[in-house]
Amino acid sequence: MKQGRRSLGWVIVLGVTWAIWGVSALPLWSQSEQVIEVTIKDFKFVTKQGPLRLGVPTVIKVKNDDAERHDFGSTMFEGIPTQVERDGVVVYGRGVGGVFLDSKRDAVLRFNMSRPGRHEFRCSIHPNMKGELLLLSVEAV
Ligand SMILES: [Cu+2]
Repeated sequence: MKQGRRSLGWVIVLGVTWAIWGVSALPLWSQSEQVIEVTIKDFKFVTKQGPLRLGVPTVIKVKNDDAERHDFGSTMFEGIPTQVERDGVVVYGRGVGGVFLDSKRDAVLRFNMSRPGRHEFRCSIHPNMKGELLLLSVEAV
């Protein structure tokens, strides 16, 4: 009997923690996000992006249009809290290296752009597959 009560307590604690987290995280992701679309096709990264700003919630949508498995990896996520959404599962992490994408799969990466400069991304399976994003150090309005 005692054990049952204890586990119920844990469920409640977890529920409250998630609720607080959800509320505090909301403003971060509901602000205007900047979207980068990356399509992998014919062993190439095809990038579609507008001007990127620093300190703005950023969404990278990666889609693998090839029949091969690919990887979207970058050092731009190093030390930055990143949310990865893939196959309906959302994972949060710091120091996410990238995502593996099977044929015709996609993934969404969310993070806050904080470092200016050129950010390379690559496929670790095919070392000659490379792409880059240019981040200007323009202050967010
Ligand atoms: Cu590849």
